[in-house]
Amino acid sequence: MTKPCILIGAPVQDGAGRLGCDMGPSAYRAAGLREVLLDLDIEVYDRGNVALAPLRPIVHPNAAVRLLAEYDAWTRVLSQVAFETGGEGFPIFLGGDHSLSAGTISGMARRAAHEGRPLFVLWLDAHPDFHTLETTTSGNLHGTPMAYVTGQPGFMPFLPALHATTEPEHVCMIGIRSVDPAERTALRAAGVTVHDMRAVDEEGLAPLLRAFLDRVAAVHGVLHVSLDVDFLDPGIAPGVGTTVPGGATFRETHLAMEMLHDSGLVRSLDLVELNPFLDERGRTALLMVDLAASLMGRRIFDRPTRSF
Ligand code: EXY
Ligand code: MN
Ligand code: MN
Ligand code: MN
Repeated sequence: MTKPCILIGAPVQDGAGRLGCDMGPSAYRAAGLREVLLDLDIEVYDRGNVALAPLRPIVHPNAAVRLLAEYDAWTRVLSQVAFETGGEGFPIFLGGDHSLSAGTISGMARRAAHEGRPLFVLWLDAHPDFHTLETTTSGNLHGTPMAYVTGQPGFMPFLPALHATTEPEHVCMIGIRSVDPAERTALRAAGVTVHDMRAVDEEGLAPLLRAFLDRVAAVHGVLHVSLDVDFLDPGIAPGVGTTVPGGATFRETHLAMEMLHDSGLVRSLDLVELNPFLDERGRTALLMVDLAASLMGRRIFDRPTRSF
């Protein structure tokens, strides 16, 4: 029996370089996320949108860093919401830019630790988002959440102290094809598993994902999935501000979702970086909803006929 799904709008856009991600939660609702889950006989509770916590004045010596006080405030509130809802059901966080994962993953790590189980993260993205506050040159903080949650240096005292760190060895990134030099160095040193698009092309997504799922299952871990729209090829998912050519196909991504469902290991999901202002008649929002349905158990055989 599937746990109830809890939809949480996270209208975060302070981490992105262009405006519009704050409309993401509305677009997922308009694209029928609740309804596709109900069709799967899943109980659904929509908690509405999370509001930003009060800002603390924070200044960082790296002058490039933008909107750090907002990042801190979103991280605090989303971490708490993730910890709480992770104990009640299956939270789906409707982004919002990827900086929101600093909150959702830190909260889910605390939830997993509370239950004495290790948290694993599957990061589906064109980018590793592994900058620290010192190494970012764009200053767009959606490029940093994975470094924060895995306890890379320099985030304290600027962001909330982590109740539980996500071990870098428990992170698997797939779809990567845009990495900055400082990120490359840090990823190697930390021991994160990175499967770039060449690995997907050459070896196929299924064996790469299966190997990771086997590792999670072997230690009775729980899995958080963070799906960035730019994981997908821009030809099928134009509604994102950071498109990178050569992304995952429709079937590769559905297959990943189907395998994740069948594994029974997934506990929570981020849908991030949708920018409805850049979308074409809602096609990216509809695709993301369709993918969420696959992750929650819709079989390809049962998929309704719909053109994108
Ligand atoms: N690495 C680049 C930067 O730090 O600005 C691009 C980051 C894009 C992040 C998108 C959300 O995945
Ligand atoms: Mn990202
Ligand atoms: Mn990305
Ligand atoms: Mn371990």
